[in-house]
Amino acid sequence: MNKILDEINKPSDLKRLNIVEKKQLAEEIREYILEIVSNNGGHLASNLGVVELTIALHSVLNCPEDKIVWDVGHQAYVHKILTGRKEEMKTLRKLGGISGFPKTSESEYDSFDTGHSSTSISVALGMARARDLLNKKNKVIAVIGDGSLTGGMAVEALNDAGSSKTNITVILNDNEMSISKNVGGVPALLTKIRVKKTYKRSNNCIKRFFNKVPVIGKPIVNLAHVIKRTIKQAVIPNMYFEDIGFTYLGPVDGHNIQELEDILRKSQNVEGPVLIHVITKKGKGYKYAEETPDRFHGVSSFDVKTGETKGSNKKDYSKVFGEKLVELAGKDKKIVAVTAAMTDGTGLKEFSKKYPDRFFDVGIAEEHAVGLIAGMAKSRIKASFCCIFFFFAKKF
Ligand SMILES: Cc1ncc(C[n+]2csc(CCOP(=O)(O)OP(=O)(O)O)c2C)c(N)n1
Repeated sequence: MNKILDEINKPSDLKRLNIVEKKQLAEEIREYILEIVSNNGGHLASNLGVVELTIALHSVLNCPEDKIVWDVGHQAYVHKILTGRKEEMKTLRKLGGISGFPKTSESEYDSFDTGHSSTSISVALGMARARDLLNKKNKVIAVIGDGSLTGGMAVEALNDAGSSKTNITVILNDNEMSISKNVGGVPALLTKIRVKKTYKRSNNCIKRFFNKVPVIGKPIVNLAHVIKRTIKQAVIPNMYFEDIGFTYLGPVDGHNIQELEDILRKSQNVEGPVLIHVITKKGKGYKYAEETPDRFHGVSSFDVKTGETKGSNKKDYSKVFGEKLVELAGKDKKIVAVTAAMTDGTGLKEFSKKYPDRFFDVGIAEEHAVGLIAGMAKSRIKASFCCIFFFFAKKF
């Protein structure tokens, strides 16, 4: 059978597909990514989670005139596949091969070089303001995960964008995961918003039921209305995004292409900043990645059938560091460890399990981590370890 993916070489090719074909395409892309990452290693779970979202974005937008800024950029494989780099994806993580992140020198469809988290809203806002100054009409969209939304820079950008009248769309890709489970107040807020959707649905069901009850039906509906208002005040959180100036749309099922396209089109008629809350499943479609998305966030090559990685079990610096810290912390209760959403990457997994009261994951918030540890160090916590994962900078 001919594959739909074989016929897709640029985003405009998507525009002649119907929804059934797009669903088929989504499955083919998942298989393709699984094949590449299981052979070469790479970021798996985040990419499997954005397949439908990326198809919908490229179906509705007109890239490269319209700009998509991918936060972190580790989830841009589907975007690369749909923008003419299908074959090159086979060279992922090979010497001289394709980048695993958006790269402006690689394609006109990559609007910005990313790698660090929480930068997309600032960059997109900059592009949107430049567009307005230049009297252009293109759309600008930042796609940011719920993990990256814990970063200070993202919150600073929301604050700026929300108070502006600038037309910009922020897509919040909410899968409840950073690399590990997302932490802090942001996930708590998002959970409350998701509850709102359940509440809305159950409210409609109750209404339909009571309306069918003869005679006493209507009065009960009125009573239900009063109860509803009371419950609403208790259940629905203060709409943070609306309060800071965004039009909030969603939450929407991030694996339903039709719903995604509808909401994206709707957002284009809204003036000012819009936030679309998209719910996705990290690792979607591959059993092992759905079950353990943290293990399949970034992986070395693995066996698709068993999910077992093929890499050696050699010790790296993080492992040696983590083991030593656990040993020292056993002898000294004033040793604490702080990480910015990189428990595994900085070798702190064992520490976090053994000494949970002396372990702090602050989210993707490195500046805050340093401030926090400084406060502890100033308050007689003798040995405070702030473990920050390092990225090598590259020349722009
Ligand atoms: C400043 C910074 N700190 C840490 C990282 C490492 N990192 C890469 S992806 C990621 C998690 C991102 O989570 P989220 O934004 O929710 O995206 P998801 O992978 O869940 O789609 C982290 C912590 C980074 N890229 N940049």
